Amino acid sequence: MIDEIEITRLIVKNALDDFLDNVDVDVAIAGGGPSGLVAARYLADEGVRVVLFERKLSIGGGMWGGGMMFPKIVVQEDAVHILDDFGIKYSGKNGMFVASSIESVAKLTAKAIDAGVTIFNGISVEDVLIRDSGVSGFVINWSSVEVAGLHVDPLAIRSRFCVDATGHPTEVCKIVQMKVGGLNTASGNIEGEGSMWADKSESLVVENTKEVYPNLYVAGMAANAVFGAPRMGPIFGGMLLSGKRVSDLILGKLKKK
Ligand code: 48H
Repeated sequence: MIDEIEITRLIVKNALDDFLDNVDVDVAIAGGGPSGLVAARYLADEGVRVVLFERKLSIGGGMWGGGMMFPKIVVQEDAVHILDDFGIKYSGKNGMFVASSIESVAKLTAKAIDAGVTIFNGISVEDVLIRDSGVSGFVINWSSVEVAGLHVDPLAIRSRFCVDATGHPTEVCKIVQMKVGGLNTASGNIEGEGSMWADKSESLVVENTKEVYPNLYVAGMAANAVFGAPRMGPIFGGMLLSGKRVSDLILGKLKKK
């Protein structure tokens, strides 16, 4: 017999167990776009405890839409090894390859989960914890609370390192700029993203992937927006490489500690 009350018990208990297992972790990532998913997977592959919060119900950020909603993405030669790592198919020549945006999101997500990443969807990062050592966690709330404009106090989770992978709006860095100040940029503030220049932008996004405030890293499109670099349009190699770079940087720090 199928008992609705047993269904309720199973869902609430398992969801709460997952939540409580993730209130004190090594790395917390805001944003489940390509850069956040790649970072999460490579960190978890090394046994790091990673939690990822995504505002929307769907994971994948701006990748689903490909270019102007044609569901394809372009990836340059340098980043093709990451497509291989995730088992994403592609075709192409002259150093430029094309993959399905839908397959890409599905496989980035599946591999991150298989590596041990816990993903919470429908949850937004709305603030950070600040301690003497720097950023030490996220303050989170249901996205539905945010959308409804309800006055509901959030909860907090602790993390040794945090990653802003929120894309164009650079949401976590914005919070730190507004409440604490002193970002590791030329002006100390978010410099803002520039107009499209894919060639320049794709290498800068990897360079700009770094610690932007103690224990807070910025990856993906947010890295270029924070450090004042151009956008790149629907070429995604830089996003993948940025995710890999932030995982390498954090792994280096975790090994030193
Ligand atoms: C929880 C949040 C919050 C929050 C936002 O935009 P994304 O896909 O980010 P990236 O950097 O991995 O990839 C960027 C790429 O998609 C892109 O936009 C490119 C290449 N643009 C080039 C161009 O020229 O336009 O994903 C960010 C994710 C989204 O899913 C948001 O919903 C989520 O972060 N998010 N999640 N808490 N406060 N803010």
